[in-house]
Amino acid sequence: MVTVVARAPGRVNLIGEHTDYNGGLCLPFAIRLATTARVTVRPDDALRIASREADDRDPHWREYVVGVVEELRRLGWEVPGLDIELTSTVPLGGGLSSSAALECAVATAIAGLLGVPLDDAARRTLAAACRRAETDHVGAPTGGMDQLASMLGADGHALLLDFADPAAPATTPVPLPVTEDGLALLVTDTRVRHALAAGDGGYAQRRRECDAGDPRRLRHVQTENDRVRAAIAAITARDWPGLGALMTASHASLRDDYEVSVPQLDVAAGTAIGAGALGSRMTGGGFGGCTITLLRAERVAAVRAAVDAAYRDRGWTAPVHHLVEPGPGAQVLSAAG
Ligand code: GAF
Repeated sequence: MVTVVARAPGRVNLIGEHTDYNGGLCLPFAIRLATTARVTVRPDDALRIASREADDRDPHWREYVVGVVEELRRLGWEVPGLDIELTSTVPLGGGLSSSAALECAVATAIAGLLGVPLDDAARRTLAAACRRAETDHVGAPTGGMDQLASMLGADGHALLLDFADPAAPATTPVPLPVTEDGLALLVTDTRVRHALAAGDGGYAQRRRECDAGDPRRLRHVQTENDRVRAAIAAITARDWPGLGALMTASHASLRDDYEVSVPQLDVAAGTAIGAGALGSRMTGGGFGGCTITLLRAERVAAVRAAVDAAYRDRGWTAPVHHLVEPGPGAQVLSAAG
């Protein structure tokens, strides 16, 4: 039996939130936390899907996989019956795009199985198919950033995405030499779980408000696009305090104009800055999930301790911290049989 193993990373968005489905700019990077898919051809045409981590928190997780297979078949790919085994280090529903990592790992393994070379064009095709699996099969009306970050991520680089043409987003790798300059990027998982699927409300509602021209929502989108442009200039100049200030301003806009933050995100970001971080913001769709904080490496322990204490004082579940750095996009790890 032919078996292919592939991995696809989660992502964190440095800046540019709720802009992808509004024709705007965002700047995510692939992280080193990833989902691994082991795919084995079956003698019949069934799909058998097993996951070591998945539980009932996201009842849709199997639909993501079935959606990917159906979208690839719709492209004319002859996907046979498969046993699919999944393992993941991306926290489920935690704002680091566990769903995109799942979709992209399965799609990449199937590409490996069918001998499709993973060039840039194939990666874009897979990202688009994975996004359709999410929007059309699961009913989560997401904007495409997450799948592109997972498929096109590059070691040491963020990825500038421009959705001016949503059918063919422009992608530009941007070197992100934060560790070289003695800085760190800290993701803090609030443990407040979000879900983007239909019925869970807020994300789809924001999309409708933007489509209807709500001025405050659109003010966020416009100022956020300006902040992404300014962030590129700050990164190019290695102006890290400047980048931090833009991240903090992004959080304020998401909290006040876009209204997708929650107290746990506000406290994590505000406490990090109070403890000496250069900047901090919620990352991802909001309503829970994670913050991303830019800070000097020597401040990591103090910032973590301050956020932990702030949560303890409020009686909240302890947050989980991850130091992150930009890693590679999806890869085939092995093929046998
Ligand atoms: C989620 C979505 F999946 C993305 O497409 C994007 O809209 C993000 O929220 C907000 O920037 O991660």
